[in-house]
Amino acid sequence: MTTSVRTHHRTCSLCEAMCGLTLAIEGDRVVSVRGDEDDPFSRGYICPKGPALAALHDDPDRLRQPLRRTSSGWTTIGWDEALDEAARRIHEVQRAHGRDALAVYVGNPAVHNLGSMLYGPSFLRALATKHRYSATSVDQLPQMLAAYLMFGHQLLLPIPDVDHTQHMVILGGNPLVSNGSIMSAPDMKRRLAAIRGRGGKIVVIDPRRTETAAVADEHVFVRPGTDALLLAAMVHVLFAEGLVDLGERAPLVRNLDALRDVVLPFAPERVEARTGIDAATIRRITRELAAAPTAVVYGRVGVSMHPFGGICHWLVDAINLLTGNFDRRGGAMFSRPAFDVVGAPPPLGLGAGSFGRWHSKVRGLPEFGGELPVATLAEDICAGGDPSIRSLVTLAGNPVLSTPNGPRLETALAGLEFMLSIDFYLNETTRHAHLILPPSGPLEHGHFDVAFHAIAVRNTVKYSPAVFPIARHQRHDHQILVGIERRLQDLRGASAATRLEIRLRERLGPERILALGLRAGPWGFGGGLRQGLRGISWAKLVAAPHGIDLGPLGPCLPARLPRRRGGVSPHIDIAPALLVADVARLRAELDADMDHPFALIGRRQLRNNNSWMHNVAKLMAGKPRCTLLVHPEDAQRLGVCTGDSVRVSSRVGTVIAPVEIDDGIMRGVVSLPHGFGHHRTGTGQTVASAHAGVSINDLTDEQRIDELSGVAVFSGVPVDIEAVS
Ligand SMILES: Nc1nc2c(c(=O)[nH]1)N[C@H]1C(S)=C(S)[C@@H](COP(=O)(O)OP(=O)(O)OC[C@H]3O[C@@H](n4cnc5c(=O)[nH]c(N)nc54)[C@H](O)[C@@H]3O)O[C@H]1N2
Ligand SMILES: Nc1nc2c(c(=O)[nH]1)N[C@H]1C(S)=C(S)[C@@H](COP(=O)(O)OP(=O)(O)OC[C@H]3O[C@@H](n4cnc5c(=O)[nH]c(N)nc54)[C@H](O)[C@@H]3O)O[C@H]1N2
Ligand code: SF4
Ligand SMILES: [Mo]
Repeated sequence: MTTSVRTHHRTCSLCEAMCGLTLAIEGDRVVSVRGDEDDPFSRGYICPKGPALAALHDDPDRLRQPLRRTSSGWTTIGWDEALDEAARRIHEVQRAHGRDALAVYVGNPAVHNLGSMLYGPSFLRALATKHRYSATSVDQLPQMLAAYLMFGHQLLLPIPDVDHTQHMVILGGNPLVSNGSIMSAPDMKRRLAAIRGRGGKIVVIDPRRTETAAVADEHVFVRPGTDALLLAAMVHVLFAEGLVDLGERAPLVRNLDALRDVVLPFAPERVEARTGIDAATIRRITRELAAAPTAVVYGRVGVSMHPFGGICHWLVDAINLLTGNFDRRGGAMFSRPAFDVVGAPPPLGLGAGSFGRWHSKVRGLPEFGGELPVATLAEDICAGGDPSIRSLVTLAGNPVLSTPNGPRLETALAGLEFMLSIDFYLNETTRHAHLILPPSGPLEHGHFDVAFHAIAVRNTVKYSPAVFPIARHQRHDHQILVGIERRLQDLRGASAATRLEIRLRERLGPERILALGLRAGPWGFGGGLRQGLRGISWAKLVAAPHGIDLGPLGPCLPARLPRRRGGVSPHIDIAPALLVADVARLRAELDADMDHPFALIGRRQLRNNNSWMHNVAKLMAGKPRCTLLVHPEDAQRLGVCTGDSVRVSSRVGTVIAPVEIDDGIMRGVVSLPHGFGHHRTGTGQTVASAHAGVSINDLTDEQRIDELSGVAVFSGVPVDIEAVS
């Protein structure tokens, strides 16, 4: 008997690129995964992680049923019992000690999951704790803060129009490996080659000559953590040399004089020593940018998890404005997504944002968008106080490996009264939980990129149905979230209206909510009656398994800017007071002492996905990748060769890692990838444990933050290095 082969088209949910996959399925097995040539966005491109979804699906280590920790180890329990217990434990701690006695951490994959995107916000609102944390504060927080302060909405993130620009400056991003971030763009190699093909230019500014730098026209080494000085000098040059031209967006821009005044001390000659970039190069780069017919500056994690992350992202946006490249073809533009997280009201969207409504209890770091910086989680747990954090919920996160000073956080986790993890792996973080609730895997639920369509370089829309149904003993993320929410509100004796609303949402499911959002969005009735009648509907989406192309990004200001508080009309603040005030800190940097031993930076690798996907044997095959890159001259000074072990020590810890000599890394800078460190005991990831590596976050320092935004600083952690004899 032969079983027939079915074909499924699906968007890969692992990174932001949203590649279309074509899967061949035989029975309950994936027999092949290829790039979908008919996907209008990715046109057949995939990276090696896409096909690994098949192995992830089959992974025997992937959890499928709830686990409860007992004195004799983990035991499997039923879902009703597990959800009851989760809600009861949350309720008990909050009733006895107040809502803030519970903390919650949400990790990156939650943003790639339709169910948790649509059901997470109400779950978090129900928990109602001020101790909310997420991967945002080890990622794009400063970028969102700049958007909030400049444009009035935390999610109004300008996207580089790579497909039309003639000149691109990339700082702190390596899209050839990361596949683009806050710039969803499958096949960046082709897109960057096209810029050069049409006579344009690409400049990469990075402490490492990256894979992206290798395909650029010019690479400029910058000392880690000094980009804000460079960007301030570029703004200085634009004003000093009369190169400012706001173009058509001029009437929307406020506070131009304040920006000109605040960068006066940052002449290129003043910043060359600190940045390591000579003044003539800074002037030339700036002039070329201003002279290009269209241009865009793009900054990502290397200038975000940075001591001046807020200032960096502000000045990136400011330069795009000052050179007339904002909201303009070939410049920095806003998307017009079919499901519009910016336009949507709170149950569906996230709201415009907020800053500093409360502060963390030890260092007094500010809330942003309802969250505190995760660099304070361990100290917030350990500080005690009233109320002290006694319980923690983690959703799709592995903060032990992904947040600064992981070991300190582990110590804090071990002291919790109750910890619940919603995750399908027993890993470095979830091993501390008392209860693990595993959701369905990526191929087992419908997929729609609520977040990434909104930050893509082209407007497209695509829905992928589940490839496999879940077994009776499995649950989806949204079912877990709303299941706990319902039980919690029942225990609290919530109003009949609240309980009815939850039951309705529980019954609707993510697809129906998505369908409503599409009808309300800018390609539905939100775009007017005529648009609504012929626009994107659920039926059209389902009938287009490869996705629907909605065309290139287009100018959309001022319509897309929100009204400001107090009825102030929509505008762009090019010099927000909070950011201007932070420049005092940057001025002190001009003459800061430079004698630290080595500066440690991270690096992404094509076959890693943060700390997970390390349990897929195919992705881990080959030479060990968790190596410390060292410049040849530094290696000579240290007396080490490739393959030798070195001891790397920071204020917070020490790791021993093998050296890889590489002339692409700047002198005085060393680099370790993040996401490794799988040697910890009590985890359930066989393959990952066999390729343990060391965790860079055993070295990163939770005390090093951007003092404005509270984001953790990974760009340039001071370390000492010595050979291990
Ligand atoms: N030093 C250093 N540290 C870094 C970075 C760096 O560059 N350098 N990068 C930072 C960045 S940008 C980020 S985004 C963070 C990531 O930080 P985290 O989000 O905390 O960590 P991940 O490694 O992505 O862990 C994801 C977890 O989600 C689980 N998971 C996967 N899919 C699902 C799902 O659909 N549902 C549920 N419930 N769980 C799921 C996985 O099993 C895994 O345990 O790390 C940050 N940490
Ligand atoms: N293969 C793979 N793809 C991924 C991920 C993954 O783990 N693996 N993670 C995903 C996630 S969660 C995210 S947020 C994105 C991130 O996407 P990217 O922002 O493109 O991430 P990186 O590749 O880490 O690039 C950061 C760059 O900043 C440089 N850098 C470090 N410090 C400094 C500095 O002080 N100044 C400057 N100018 N540069 C500096 C580093 O050398 C590196 O080249 O990638 C996503 N895609
Ligand atoms: S680039 Fe990203 S979306 Fe595309 S196949 Fe790789 S992991 Fe998946
Ligand atoms: Mo990230």
